[in-house]
Formats: sequence, structure tokens, C-alpha cells
Amino acid sequence: MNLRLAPEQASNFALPYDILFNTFTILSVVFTIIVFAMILFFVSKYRRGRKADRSNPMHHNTRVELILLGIPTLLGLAMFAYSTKIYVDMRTVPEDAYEVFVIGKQWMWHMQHPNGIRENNELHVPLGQPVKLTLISQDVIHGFYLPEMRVQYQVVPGRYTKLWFKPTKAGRFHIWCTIHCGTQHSEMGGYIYVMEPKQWAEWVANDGNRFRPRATTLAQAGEQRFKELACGTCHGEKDSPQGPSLKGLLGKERVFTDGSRTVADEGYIRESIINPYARLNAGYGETMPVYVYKEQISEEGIREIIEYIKSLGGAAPTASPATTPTGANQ
Ligand code: HEC
Ligand SMILES: [Cu+2]
Repeated sequence: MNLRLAPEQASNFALPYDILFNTFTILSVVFTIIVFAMILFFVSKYRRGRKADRSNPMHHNTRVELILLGIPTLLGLAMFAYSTKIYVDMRTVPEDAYEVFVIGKQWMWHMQHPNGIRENNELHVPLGQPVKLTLISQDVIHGFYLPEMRVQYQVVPGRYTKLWFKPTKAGRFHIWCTIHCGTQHSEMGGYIYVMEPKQWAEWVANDGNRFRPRATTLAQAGEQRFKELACGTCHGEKDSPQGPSLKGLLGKERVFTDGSRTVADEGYIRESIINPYARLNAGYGETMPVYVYKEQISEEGIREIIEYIKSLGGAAPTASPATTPTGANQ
């Protein structure tokens, strides 16, 4: 019989995670046994009526106390150091990671590959290459969990979260939702397929699914939406009175009417599209139309538009009004 206590180990995080988990479990069990054994021993030894030496009760013993406090402290610190290392590794996404966008909604997972391949409740990734997932929810809070990869992260409406892992074993593994998100929560799962590089290349060449027409990349789909929603009437090549240019927006510093600043990240771009007045760019008024989220633009659409804006590359030729040097503060 094959008694499996933990899911298969299929990513770079599986082994360190299991070492941490098993060490915690073993230490908890060992200390519980020690404590309960001593309780039982002394309860029985000094039970009323038992003949035991009760003269000179011990009140203080520095050596015993140092040992009793010292060992757990050292063990605790060692576990802290080890788990901190794992945590930092998990939250530091490698630059060369293959990125997939994951949208959680009641009750399914929708995946968008940058090249335009889309999947539902399935995720195909190449073996041996780091995979970065950028996650967002379209409705309630979900939890994206890959047990064999030992990674899990909350998928929250209105906010991009991310996780990464490097698959180390080819095969089919589970995807689950770990947060009770409604009546069909238990069906919110699927499979991740880790493929050998050769198979993976074929899969991508086949557009992931040979029954569908050739996919457009996310950026191309975003460009299409940008045209349909007429964003270009205000956002052109250069900053204009109608609106700032969106070229080179990612990573650019923005200054708002209240004087606060931020560096534009994907979360900021997302907010600017569906909630444009939350932070108004200095020099502009409340003129950008408010697009009706889910009717005009879904999370998928926002993702595509962001990829399109990112693909515009290069900063706008003229600085935005907010960053135009006035001379006063030089
Ligand atoms: C009627 C003109 C107009 C239209 C149409 C318009 N915008 Fe805007 N947009 C603005 C103005 C003005 C601002 C700056 C003020 C603000 O922050 O809302 C802005 C800001 C932005 C920003 C933040 C830019 C920055 O430099 O920080 C993004 C991103 C953006 N718009 C995306 C879009 C997208 C995507 C569409 C189409 C779905 C769109 N806009 C349609 C006028 C417009
Ligand atoms: Cu869910």
C-alpha cells in the first residue's frame, strides 16, 4: 500500500516546505510527549497519600531553567530563520519567469497567457522554467492553491497578487480554491500540466488548443479594446489637454492633484481605468469617462489593455504636465 502523507513534490518549493512542515510537526509532537510524560510522572509521584520526600522543595535552579528556556528558544530561532528564507524566496519573483494571468471568478479559474492562449481550469506550463502568476478576482475572495507545488495565495477583487514557482516534475497536478467562495466552491478546481520543453513548444505552436482560431496576443486584444472604447481620442502619442499619453506609463512617477505621488505599477493602471477619479493626475479634471466595470471592461479586458499599454514602450516624447519642469523647483 502506498501511504502518502503529503502531495507529490513537484516544484522547487516542495522540499524546503516539507522540511519546515515536518520539522514543526515532529518538534510539536516531541515536546507534547515530554510535557505530558512529566505531568503524568509528577502527578503520580506526588499524589496525596503517596510516600514521597517532600522536604526541601526546590524553588529555583538556574541551570534547569536555562536549559528549559534555552533549547526551545534556539529551536524557535532556527525555525524562524529557515522559514524566513523560504518566505523571502517565495516572494521574490525571478526576472526570467514565464508570466500567466489568472482570474478567479465564481466558480472557475481563467488563465491568460501573454501570447493570447486562454484556458479555463487548466494551466499548461513548461518544465524547469520559473512560472509567475499574477492573480486577481472578478467577484469575491478566492484562494489559488497548487498543492504539489506547495504554493498558495489569496486572490482578491480589485488587487493584483502574485506567486511563483519552478516546476521540477512533468505531469498533471491539482489546482484548488482554498477559500469558501459560494455554493460551487468545491468545484472550483482544475489541473496544471507541467510539460517537457519539446511538448510545451508544440503545445504553444498549436495555440494550446487546436480547436480554436489562432489566438491574438494579450497586447493585440488590448489594442482592439482600446480602439473599441475610443480611449485613443484622449490618449495619444503625446500628452494633450484631453489626456496624458500612456506611453512608458509602467514605472513612471505620477503626481496627483492633491500633490501625492506614486510610481505607476499594474495596480495603478488598473485603478486608473476603472476608477479614474480615485487619483487625478495633476493638471487634469474629472473628464475621463467612467467605464462600467464588468459590462464594458471585465478583468480580462483590463488585463489586455494593461498589456497593450505596456507594449507601447518608451516614454512619451514630451514630459507630462505634472513633471514638466517649471523652473521654480530646480
Ligand atoms: C474623454 C477623454 C478620455 C478618454 C476617452 C479616456 N481617458 Fe484615460 N484619462 C483621461 C484623463 C483626462 C486622464 C488624467 C486624469 C485622471 O487621472 O483621470 C486619464 C488618465 C488615464 C490613465 C492614467 C494615466 C497616467 O498617466 O497616470 C490611464 C491608464 C487611462 N486614462 C486609461 C484609459 C483607457 C484604457 C481608456 C479607454 C478605456 C481611457 N483612458 C479613456 C481622459 C480620457
Ligand atoms: Cu473560489
